[in-house]
Formats: sequence, structure tokens, C-alpha cells
Amino acid sequence: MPQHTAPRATLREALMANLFDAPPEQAQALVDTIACIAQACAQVGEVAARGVLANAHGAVGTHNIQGEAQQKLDVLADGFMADALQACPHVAGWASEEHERQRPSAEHARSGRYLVVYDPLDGSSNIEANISIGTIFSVLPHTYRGVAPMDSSYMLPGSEQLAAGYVLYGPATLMVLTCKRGVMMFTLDRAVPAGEAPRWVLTTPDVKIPVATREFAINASNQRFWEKPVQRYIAECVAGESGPRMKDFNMRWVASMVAEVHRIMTRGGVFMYPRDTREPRKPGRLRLMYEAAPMALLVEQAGGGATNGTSPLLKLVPDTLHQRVPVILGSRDEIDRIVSYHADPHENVSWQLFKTRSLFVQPQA
Ligand code: AFP
Repeated sequence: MPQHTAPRATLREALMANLFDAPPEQAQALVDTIACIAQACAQVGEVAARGVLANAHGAVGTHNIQGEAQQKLDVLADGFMADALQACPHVAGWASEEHERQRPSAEHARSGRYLVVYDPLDGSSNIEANISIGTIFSVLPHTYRGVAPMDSSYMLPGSEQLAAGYVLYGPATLMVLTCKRGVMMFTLDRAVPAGEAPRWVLTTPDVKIPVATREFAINASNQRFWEKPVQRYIAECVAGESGPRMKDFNMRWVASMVAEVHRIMTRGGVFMYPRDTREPRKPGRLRLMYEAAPMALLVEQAGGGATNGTSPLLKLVPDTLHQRVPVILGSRDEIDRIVSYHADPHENVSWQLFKTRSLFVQPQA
């Protein structure tokens, strides 16, 4: 990669340029809000990078609304986000994976123009294994400005998001962001003069997801619970050249959605956490408002697709803050194919690849 010489744009500079067509006051308010979130994520990155040295590993002994054991870093990250949003004059309220209900701002509940929804620490099960983890956020309009927000104020389809992003705490700390004018990628630059805060600089101005791919990500241990269209799609990928796809595919699974989506943003691919038959009343594992919807907006803005199998994720209207949905997203060609398989669920999958070559060898009768 050629050496970059021109000074890189800062987060604020890049966002103001990106929002060139928005009314200046609105643009400034959105930039200020994203800058607040970015600063909180830089703090999370500092603690995550220090790990046990910052006493950031281990569980705190409590469980969140989902019944998941809360990790120290979950709670720390949630605290950094809440403090930053509380201090932001444009934010009326926020909702987090770690709290059952939304929380109105102490000062700006009526005047704030935005609501923020976030997963403070995605991939908690990977913290102690030092595998990439992340923060996911979504900025919604506070439709009933002048009235303090309630949980119902957040029940907007993903298409109503004004901005969405994730921060990946990996070898580098990266932020991938959209304000519905394409997708930008920033890198946290810690090489700053002593006493100065690390700064986000623009490193990829226009992220595009390749339309074709040979890479899929799914938790294969759940295969027996998948529905027919997903069984068929994965079986055909695994069959590779000797199957109907006539090309080989590779598989990945990190168990951190942020890391999976980031890989797709950089080189294409498909990520699937589909509906399965384990708990018919639970349509999926991932949460609509702070996992599926923000990732769907990013992926669609980068030229990819995002669906629950039968409907674009951005069209889904939430009923509750912690609602779960099936998630299938990534390179456009594959998403269109998977949607077509769902549109024809009776398509016989008699082409039993399992008998030929696969991880999923059927037990002999
Ligand atoms: P945690 O934050 O509880 O680790 O869950 C991560 C996640 O929500 C998402 O990031 C992964 O894609 C998915 O769950 C991993 O699920 P499996 O544990 O079934 O692999």
C-alpha cells in the first residue's frame, strides 16, 4: 500500500464534509453526538488494550436483562457510553444491551434531538481469549422532541436511523460509520503528544463490500436446528466445486459479530445467525435494535444486503428494546441467493451433499 503523505482528516472534519448537504445546525449536532460516542469508545479501547492490567477481565457476578453473565468490560464500557451520552446536549435518552429500560438524559430529555441505542461490548465471551471485540451504536431521531423519551420512543425501523457504527477493538482500534451517505472507516491514532487524547483519523473514505464472495460465517454447531433454505445454502457452499455452486467456499466464525462484519466490510462475505428451531418462540440470537439494525444500515450503505431471510432488516419495526431477529447479511449476490431460497422454502434439498463431502456427515441409519 502506497505511503499516505497528506494529513488525514479528523473525525469531525470527515463528518462535516460527509454531511455537506444537511442543514448546518443538524450536521453540527450529529457530529457532536458521534464525537461523544467516539470518545467513550476510545476509553473502552484503552481499558480493553490493558486487559488484566486494568482489572478488566472476569465477570462481575450479575446478569443483564438477557440473562447473560455481565463481564467487567461490559459494565465498564456501558458506564463510559452512558457518561458520554449524559454529557451530550443533543441526546434525549439512550438504551443499552445491559439495561432493561431506556434511560432519559438528566438534563436534555426534552430538548435532545437524538436517541442512542448501543451494545457496549459485543463478543464478551471472547474478552479473556483476547479475540477482537466491539461496540455497536445507532442514532435515532427523538421524534417526540419536547417530551421525555420512553421505551416506545425507540420503536422505529432501522431505515429511520440517522447514523450507525461500530468500533472494533482488535490489533488496531477502528471505527466504521455511516450517516446514510456511504460508509467511512477511521483508525484510532494513539501516537499523539503526551497529555493529548488519542484521535480518530479517516483511513478509508468510501467503504464498498464486494458483491461476490467465497466466504461464509455461521455457527455450524447449530446446523441441525437450521431451516431448509439455510441448510440448502450452507450445504451447497460446503459442496464447493463438485456441487451446484461449482466453486469452493471458505468458512469463518469468530463469535464476535463486529469482527465478522468488519471482515465482510474489508473483503466481502456472508454472516448468518439465522432463525433456528431450538426455541421456536425465539426468532434468533441477535438483537434487532443494537446489533442487527445498525449493522444492516452499514452493510446496505456499503453496497451489501441485510435480511432476516424474508424481509430487509431495515424494514423491521421493533416491538421491544431487546427483541431478537434472524440475521443474514453481506455480499449482495449471496444475500439475493439466500432470499430466493427462502422465497421457495419447499425447494427440495434432496441434493444431499452430506453424503458426498462435508463437515456435516449424516449419522449412518
Ligand atoms: P456475546 O457478546 O455474549 O459474546 O455474544 C456475541 C454475539 O452476540 C455476536 O457477537 C456473535 O456473533 C454471537 O453472539 C456468537 O454466538 P455463538 O456463541 O452462538 O457463537
